[in-house]
Amino acid sequence: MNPADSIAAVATPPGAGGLAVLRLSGRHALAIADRCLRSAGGRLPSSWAPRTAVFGEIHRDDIRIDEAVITVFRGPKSFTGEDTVEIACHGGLLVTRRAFEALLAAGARPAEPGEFTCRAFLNGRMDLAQAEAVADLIHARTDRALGTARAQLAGALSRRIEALRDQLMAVLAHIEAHIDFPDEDIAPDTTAVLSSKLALALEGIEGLLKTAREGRMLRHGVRTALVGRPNAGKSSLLNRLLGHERAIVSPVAGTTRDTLEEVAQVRGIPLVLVDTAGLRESEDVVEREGIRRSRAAAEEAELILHIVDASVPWCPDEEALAATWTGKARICVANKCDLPDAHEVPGAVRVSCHTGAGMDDLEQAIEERLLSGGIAVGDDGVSIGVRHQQVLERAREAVIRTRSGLEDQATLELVAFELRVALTALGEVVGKTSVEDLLDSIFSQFCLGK
Ligand SMILES: Nc1nc2c(ncn2[C@@H]2O[C@H](COP(=O)(O)OP(=O)(O)OP(=O)(O)O)[C@@H](O)[C@H]2O)c(=O)[nH]1
Ligand SMILES: [Mg+2]
Repeated sequence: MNPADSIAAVATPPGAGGLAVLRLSGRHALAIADRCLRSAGGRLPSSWAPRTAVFGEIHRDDIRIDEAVITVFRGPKSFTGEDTVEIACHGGLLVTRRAFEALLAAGARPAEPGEFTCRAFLNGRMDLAQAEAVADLIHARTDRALGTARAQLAGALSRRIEALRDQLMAVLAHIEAHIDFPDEDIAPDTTAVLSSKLALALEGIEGLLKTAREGRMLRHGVRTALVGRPNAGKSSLLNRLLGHERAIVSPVAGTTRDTLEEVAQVRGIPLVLVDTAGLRESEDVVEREGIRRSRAAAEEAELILHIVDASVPWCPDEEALAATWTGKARICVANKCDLPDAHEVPGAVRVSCHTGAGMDDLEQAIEERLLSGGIAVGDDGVSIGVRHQQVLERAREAVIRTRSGLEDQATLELVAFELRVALTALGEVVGKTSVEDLLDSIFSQFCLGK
């Protein structure tokens, strides 16, 4: 990623649509734009007022490719912080490609995935946590996920990290002062004050770490296997949770053979639902393979919905099934409670996939099980991602070592060293310490044109 290059990309997804948006950014963006864009009146982009939409055209060698609405942003007042041009043309596959080629012919190079956001970060338009939130926002599948992404983009996580850094920095300053004047020992009451400051910071870090579980669920979804005996209503439940008839439902036991995956929203949590073949002894080779896959799906799942047909007598096999997944989050669902001979199933949530009865209770049970004990997003909407979790764990350990070093009267150099480790780790969340190596791994997960 050479920051001296000017980069271009089609920022909208490929395919036919009403509009496509192309983006051009870099030191020479305006010179490049002058070679392939002009207003309807023939004026060149470098002479246009910034942040004003201009009707004009894209051309290559004076041959018009398409008409377009074009906006020029002059750095640093742009998304990337550099001179940027946004071109909205017709959304055809070929016309977009020709327009993109015109930008390249005029001197731009194709952007790498995430490169626009990377430049926004490098140019100080946003910190690293905010840049990552751009990707979260784009990939959010539920309103809850969108909410945390928006909070993070607005700087909620960054503010918490900055506050923690300030707290630790104040302690470090104090300790360093004593290192500079070694004749004075740290007074015992000062040690107590510093130690309680460290304890406070530790609480803050742990508060953030508690949101990691929800952060992971919101970003990656929760793999949820629908398992049970044939005909229990697994496919019916999948359809209910999705809100449309995705899987085949029939009175024939053994309808579902292959596993089937769909994403559903439950209380704002994306569930990756896996419908499976009913579990029973079978001589049929295809069904047996289906059953093998069901078991594998249950193994991989984080949450198991064990569906029981409440209208048929309780079968000892169900006990055996339930016992298989004791180590996992599991919810027993007693289905077909609309039928007159439906019996009670101890510990199960009663539902009817036919009438929709009990679905609220089931959603509630799922939410409670997943968020176990109401560990929810922070008040400010923050829920951290996996990378944040890793560096924050490092920070936590270093603060713990700092604290015990201070209390055990270890040499102050050592205490200061540990504190610096913690500060560096915190800095990594927002990208304030050596980050070059982090960049590639973060921005390569972006899509083109972002
Ligand atoms: N009365 C009643 N019938 C239901 C309910 N849910 C499902 N059924 C019926 O039960 C039968 C089996 O439903 P499926 O959803 O195909 O069951 P399954 O567990 O996916 O079955 P397999 O794929 O064969 O393992 C169908 O005839 C459904 O219409 C319910 O809540 N009430
Ligand atoms: Mg089925």
